[in-house]
Amino acid sequence: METLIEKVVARQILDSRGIPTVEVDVVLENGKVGRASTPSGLSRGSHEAFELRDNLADFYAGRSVWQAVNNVNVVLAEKIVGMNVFRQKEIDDLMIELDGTPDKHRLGANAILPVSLAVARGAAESLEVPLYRYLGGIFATGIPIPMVNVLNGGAHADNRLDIQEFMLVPHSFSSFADSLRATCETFYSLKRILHERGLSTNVGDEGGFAPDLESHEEAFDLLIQAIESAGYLPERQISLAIDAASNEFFEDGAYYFEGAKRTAKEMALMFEGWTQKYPICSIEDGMAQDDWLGWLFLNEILGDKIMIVGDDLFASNRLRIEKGVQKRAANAVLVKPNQVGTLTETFESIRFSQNNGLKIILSHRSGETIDAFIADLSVAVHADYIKSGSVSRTERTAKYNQLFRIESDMS
Ligand code: 2PG
Ligand code: MG
Repeated sequence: METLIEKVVARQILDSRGIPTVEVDVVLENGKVGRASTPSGLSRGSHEAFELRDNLADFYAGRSVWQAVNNVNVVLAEKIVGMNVFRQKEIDDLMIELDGTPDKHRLGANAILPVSLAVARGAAESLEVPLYRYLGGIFATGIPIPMVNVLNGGAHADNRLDIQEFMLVPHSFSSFADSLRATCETFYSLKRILHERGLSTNVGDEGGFAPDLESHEEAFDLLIQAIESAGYLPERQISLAIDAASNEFFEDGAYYFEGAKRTAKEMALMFEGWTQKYPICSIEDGMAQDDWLGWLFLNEILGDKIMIVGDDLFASNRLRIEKGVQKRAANAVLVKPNQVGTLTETFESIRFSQNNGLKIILSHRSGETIDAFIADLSVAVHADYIKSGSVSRTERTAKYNQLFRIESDMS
């Protein structure tokens, strides 16, 4: 099977926060085009692949990505044009080699990733099969359960909530469409309840509401109320999940949470208390990215009951996941392709995690585009869950909408 790449063209576009990012078109000899773009995180861990920004103070507040665009159009295009689009691993390996640094510092992961994804999409286009089929083959038949972020805090909102994300997890429905319907109805009730209480219904970066609440427990209470008033059963039908993104409030070995300085153990016991009071099925980044002892303790007390999810801890990096398995730090991995920089490495991290019994959550970033690649990828790799923000804002619903399409394509 051979279809040659004729052109690779990158350009600067805007993400959902109005920040520049890179979009790439991979044009094939048969006229088909694969297009992909890079998302961008705000609560970023330091183990992620490097995001190259121009740092020119007078342009886009230093955030333009013209250098990354240029790296695609000049450095990468020169080598990739003429290659066979079906040789994904060869192309990814070549880009890794051309970059030559462990974290893609020279060319930028934001240059390499959209090429990698656009190559895969081009290949699928060329075969005229859906992307999830191309990536996952005939046994890609399940849709992951969505984890829908309906209340935003932390770095994603302008309120006092230290926890970054409060998610609804509709785990008991027989189809993706039904899961999302229940989530949307709960989202509408939540809006009504917030409004009735005189709280803001403006949304944060990921489309969830961002009210200024007194405490985190108030957030859980609101969610339970919203689930019930939408006619669903908390725990039986819809559970809760959080992303603490605790790097954001970790400093000099301590967690500064709800106005108090706390140890890892105190944090873990607080989480345990919450899980006894509320139907919480998953805690992401409950500990900071290098607080291995904190992770071990948390996983020890809660790991057999709920998901303990590593995001900044693992940065989707296979070596970090390997260390996490050895240290028994977590039982689930949040996978974000741009944390590692190529599709091949993303697959390797997922495969390794699955072989070691870790659950997989495919994830968006807080700065997104309408590219729904992760939706197809989540089906292809049999991910357990997908996290793509709220059921509002088109860059978030783009992923859920793609899953609606995939589900109807399968039936
Ligand atoms: C996270 C992500 C996505 P960001 O922490 O899981 O929700 O946020 O992209 O800002 O790192
Ligand atoms: Mg996270």
